[in-house]
Amino acid sequence: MSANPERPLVGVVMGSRSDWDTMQHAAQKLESLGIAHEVRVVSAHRTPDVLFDYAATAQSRGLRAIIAGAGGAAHLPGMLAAKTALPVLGVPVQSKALNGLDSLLSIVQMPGGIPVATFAIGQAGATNAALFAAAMLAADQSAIAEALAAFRQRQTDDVAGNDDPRR
Ligand code: RP5
Repeated sequence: MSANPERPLVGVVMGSRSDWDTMQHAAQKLESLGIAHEVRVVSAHRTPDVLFDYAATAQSRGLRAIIAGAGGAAHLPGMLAAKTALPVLGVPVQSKALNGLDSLLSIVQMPGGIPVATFAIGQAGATNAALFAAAMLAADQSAIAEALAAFRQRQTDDVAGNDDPRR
């Protein structure tokens, strides 16, 4: 999926198809901001060679950031970060056994030297990872800066226009 399939700027990857329920919120947000992106299932433990190849070629293919979601022993974002100099934005998927606390700790507790920007567990994290990627791209892409500013203004207006919770 891509707003501009010719040259994706952001890669949205996840460890399993089962992560799509969460990660679709990152893709939808990128789409709504007009940010060209691609979506792939890349498993750190089931398809490690695909993971290495994806990370090794991401920058030369024109990607500017990778949003990576995984659950449980969630080593996908950290392994991607180990193989690319691109910013990696990690989204902890809410696991069944431990409600995503395992995913969060796996992603956030990177040893010093290989950073992964880590977001909230679940949908909020996926949405915010996309908004964060947009904020990074906005520095040199005026259309994205305008789309991001417009989204934030709509959000502000929505709250201001509905400030009585009884209505
Ligand atoms: C992780 O294991 C995936 O990111 C997913 O969140 C979790 C469970 O995967 P499935 O068993 O549903 O494929 O690798």
